[in-house]
Amino acid sequence: MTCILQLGPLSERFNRTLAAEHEVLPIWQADAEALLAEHAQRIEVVVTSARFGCSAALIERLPRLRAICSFGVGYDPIDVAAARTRGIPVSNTPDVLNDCVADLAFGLLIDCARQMSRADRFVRDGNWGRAQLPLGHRVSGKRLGILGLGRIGAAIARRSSGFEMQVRYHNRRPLAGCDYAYEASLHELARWSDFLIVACPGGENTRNLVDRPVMDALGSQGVLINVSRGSVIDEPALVSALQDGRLGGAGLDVYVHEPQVPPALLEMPNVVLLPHIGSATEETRLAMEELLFDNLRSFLERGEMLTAV
Ligand code: 8YV
Repeated sequence: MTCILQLGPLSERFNRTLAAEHEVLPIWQADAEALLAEHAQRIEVVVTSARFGCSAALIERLPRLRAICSFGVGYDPIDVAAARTRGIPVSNTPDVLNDCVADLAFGLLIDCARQMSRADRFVRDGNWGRAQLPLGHRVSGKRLGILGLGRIGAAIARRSSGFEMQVRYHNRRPLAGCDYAYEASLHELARWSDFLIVACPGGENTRNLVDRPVMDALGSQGVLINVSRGSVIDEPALVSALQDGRLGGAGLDVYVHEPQVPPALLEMPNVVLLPHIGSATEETRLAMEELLFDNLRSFLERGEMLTAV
């Protein structure tokens, strides 16, 4: 039995299966300090998620740590550099969530343009027949900018073809053999776009990439969608762009300090707010759990991660 430190709860099913196969130390159920004082020397694997992360300080405290297995594609809160210096591989769960995150990004886009959440509130509040809902905006045929044409960004781009949208993207470098037009400047991409979807990884390299000038370039008719990480957007600048009407609307699944949402956004009818549910479907969460287990088993049996970061 491998001694595993689990940094936060995943599904009941996951927690049960992990505990049936290994000796699991659930740190959130214990006094963390006391648990580490007693067991740090024995822990061989850390199981975590994009939500719970894994710090350099924790890695340092675990002398026998051999692997970190994470639930989720993003690994920005895991100190991968600290793990690398010790030769500790880190696995994530890429690809299996591409479709669901892309579906949600498109759902947010349509909701923002056609005001579906707002219209739903309008009906529930008994306003139909009494008040007038303002007109929304057409989705089909519009210009879609994608920040981060990776695996999720590409799935978003594919969905847009049914809406006959034009697509351009911004990455650090153009992708070889890619049919979509590359825009070297994010600012120019925003200026061109009706909708700008953020789908790049989080972390230091992309922090506040979408800043005030980018939002101003997207403009008073433009809509910003974020299914990546809150950190990619300068959040206070987003709030003031929306307050001033310099940005047309926003659809957000992620925030800088989750689960906190900037209070000003709660009052805005042109903003759709979701509680970080990009991958939150039965099918995808099951696939993510299975991929974590596959990584763990492959590492323990053959010393190889299947999807190492
Ligand atoms: C999950 C995510 O909600 O994959 C990611 O990077 O942010 C989401 O899929 C997260 O991993 C759950 O902790």
